Amino acid sequence: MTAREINFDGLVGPSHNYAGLSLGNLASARNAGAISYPRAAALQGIEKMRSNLRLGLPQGLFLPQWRPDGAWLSALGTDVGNAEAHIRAAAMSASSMWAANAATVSPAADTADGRTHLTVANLVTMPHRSHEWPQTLAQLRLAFSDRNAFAVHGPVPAPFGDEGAANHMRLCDSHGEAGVEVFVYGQSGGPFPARQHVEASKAVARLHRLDPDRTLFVMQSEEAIAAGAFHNDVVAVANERVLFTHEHAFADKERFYAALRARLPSVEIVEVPASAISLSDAIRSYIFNAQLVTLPTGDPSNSPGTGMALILPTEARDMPAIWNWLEEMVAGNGPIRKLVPVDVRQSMANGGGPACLRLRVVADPANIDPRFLVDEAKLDGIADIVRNYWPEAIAPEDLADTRLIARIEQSWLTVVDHLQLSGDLIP
Ligand code: SUG
Repeated sequence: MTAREINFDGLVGPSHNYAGLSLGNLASARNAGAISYPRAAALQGIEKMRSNLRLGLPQGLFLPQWRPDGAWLSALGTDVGNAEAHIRAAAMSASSMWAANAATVSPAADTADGRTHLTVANLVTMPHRSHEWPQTLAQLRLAFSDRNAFAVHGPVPAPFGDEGAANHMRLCDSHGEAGVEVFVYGQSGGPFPARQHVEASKAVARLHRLDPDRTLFVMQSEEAIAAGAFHNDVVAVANERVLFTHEHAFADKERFYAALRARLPSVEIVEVPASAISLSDAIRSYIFNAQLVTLPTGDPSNSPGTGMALILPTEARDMPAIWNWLEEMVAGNGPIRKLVPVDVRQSMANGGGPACLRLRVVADPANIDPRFLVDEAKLDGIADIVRNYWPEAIAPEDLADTRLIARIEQSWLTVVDHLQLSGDLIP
């Protein structure tokens, strides 16, 4: 069995819009009411996937969700025509594009039964995300249906908020080996909600049958949440033995680092001091919401020992002080050797960077339903559908327009049919 890390990106859905729905997510608030460009947004995401394929990385895909979510509206006693504007916007949200919030994943090497465990995130804190999990779960159950290799769990019950892999890091010597799983939670009290509850993290760790001695529960600093780090992956990212983090990401970093070093002596902590990059610049540039990936040594364009690459939003490149710091870092002797900027501006304007857009699964690709894996040819076909069907632009007042809604539904049906998933996913 050859376990590899596969990034599953959420394809940006045809209803992508800026409704300012996420309190504590500064970009979402800043862009509330702006005109969105769903077609451009989806094409940007597809280009990011292509860029990762060209680095020699395997790539997976999750489909957008059926919108408007009529089942959710009906449970609320309304429908898209009659709902109040904020409820309609919540029912139309394309927020499932941020696949880092789809689930928490524990690879087979960490679990007692030797299967890869996935728990769908309940996302209960934000109304527009609280109704994502049933359709996400349906896709997880299809993609990871091989019961010898995977265990897929339903959501942790409310009121314990769970936002999935965005608050989970795994450190290990190599992806296929046993690792230390780190669950980062928040505590309410500041101006913004803490979206990951410690009881949810503990439940996921138990469900995944992790070794308690190799599982850490670490509190996010209140300062980070107040500065706009509504998920830990806005201020820290880990890959194999490397933790790339802002100095102020955690409430008690010394204790966390010591616990990590005791369990994984090879760990390398690349900490960015606030004197070099302030929390607020880190959040504005999203340098930590990067995909930190190990470049495959077998790839001809990556010479052996090339190390790791950081796939960052172009916003980071556009802030000279940040980019200079990063360039100095990669020129040094550290583990991160390459910077790959990607343009995901449409997603960024809602607070979703390159890392938010993907869910990492360490598994043997042969055990995964191939309909959820992509290569460039498959992406070409999806991009054609996006160009032909996805709405070009959506203004907030358009969300009630029946022609727009019909178009969104047609876009979804077409792509789901193209990927031969209509028999399984049509509600
Ligand atoms: O949950 N934005 C998302 C962004 C999620 C980013 N994911 C990670 N950090 N992993 C959120 O806040 C904005 C939607 C709107 O305002 O229309 C939104 O849901």
